[in-house]
Amino acid sequence: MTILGKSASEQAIALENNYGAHNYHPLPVVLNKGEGVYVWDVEGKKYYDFLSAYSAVNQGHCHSKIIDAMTRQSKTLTLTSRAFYNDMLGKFEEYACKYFGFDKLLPMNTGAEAVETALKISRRWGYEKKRIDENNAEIIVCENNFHGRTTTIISFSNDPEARKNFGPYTKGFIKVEYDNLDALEETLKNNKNVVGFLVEPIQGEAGVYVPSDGYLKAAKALCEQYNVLFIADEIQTGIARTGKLLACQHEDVKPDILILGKALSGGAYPVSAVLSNNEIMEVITPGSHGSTFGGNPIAAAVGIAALEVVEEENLAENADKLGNIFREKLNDYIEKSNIVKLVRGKGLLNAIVINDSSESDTAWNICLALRDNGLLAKPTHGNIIRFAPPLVMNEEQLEECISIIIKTLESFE
Ligand code: IF1
Repeated sequence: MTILGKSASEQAIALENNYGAHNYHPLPVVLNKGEGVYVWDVEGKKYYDFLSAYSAVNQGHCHSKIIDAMTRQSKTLTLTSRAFYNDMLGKFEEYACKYFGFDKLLPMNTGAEAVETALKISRRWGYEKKRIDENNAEIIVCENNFHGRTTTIISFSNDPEARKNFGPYTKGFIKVEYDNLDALEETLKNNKNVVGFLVEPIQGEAGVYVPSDGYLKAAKALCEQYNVLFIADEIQTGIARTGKLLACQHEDVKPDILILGKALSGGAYPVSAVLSNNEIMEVITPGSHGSTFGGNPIAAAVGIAALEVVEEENLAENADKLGNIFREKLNDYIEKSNIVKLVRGKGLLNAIVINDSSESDTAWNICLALRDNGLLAKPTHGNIIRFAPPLVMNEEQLEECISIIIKTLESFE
């Protein structure tokens, strides 16, 4: 249906351009329905979703179990604030603590809030347990990190777009090269006030950088040696995305602090959490941290359902199996390709690097062509395209997606 010669998509885009802040540059497609691995646009065209809302929809769009839990709870009790108890939060905390193997959980809403919470816990642990001088705590972070968009988090980002003109910046962070153990050890040796090492087990936004085998395990050992908290940001890599429940599990690493978000709710509702053990979490005392919506009954009901789905549908095993098929088939193609340099990733968190400059718009144009061919993906930086479908995808659907991707890439050769 068109108004003034504009399609429904064009109308929706114009509306957003006119009334919405321009903090994104979305691919020009307007979606109005999602189910499993599929999404539909307002003209009724069907697509495979190969982004999964940046790994928030691991369980597939509108999973019935999660939606039923959310609907049921939202008709019963939506929000009490933490001024009072509610009958759902304790159940979620117990379920998630046992699910991931920790003593305590602090519930928040967005990933960035959970990262901020982990930073505050680490600093207070440093002052009260490690006896660092007040206001001198340092936290080591990695070059090219992405941990969210708050002022403190962008203070330790090196992405100019994410931090330009947002100063003054929060102090107390030291950057080291990702996947470089010597740099990490040197920094730990020369900085006695370090309280934590915040790391993505795979750097998602940076372009799906998988560290060398053994990096996480060795980094954790260094943290133990220097009495520093190993803080794993598994907001994007967690919840079965990389073929294990947590990406740290590929190296049998148990973080001191685990940060979760995104697919902790299956993409149905903002749910994030910080998990740790008593001797760390006990630095958080009444009135020292909180949030209006953190730990609300809907989030609790949705969180339990979302985690049940991961287990009941064996999503980690499926992600591992399909991820191997995906990289194998893409590598076969890459052997004879001039425009794709490589494919990398773990489980169903993958990316291809286009053989063009990071300033070129080739990756963007490939994503536009993928859209026309019925598959939605988006470049991360410049010449890197991330591929992250819902983990409920079956082998037949994956094969169809691989042929769409290869057919599209061939049209650019
Ligand atoms: C955007 C990126 C992905 C995350 C990790 C914390 C957060 C994220 C490892 C913060 C969020 C989202 C944010 C969204 C795009 C997307 C993203 F491109 F920004 F970097 F996935 F790679 N830690 N990532 O990936 O969680 O506060 O957003 O709930 O800001 O553009 P949030």
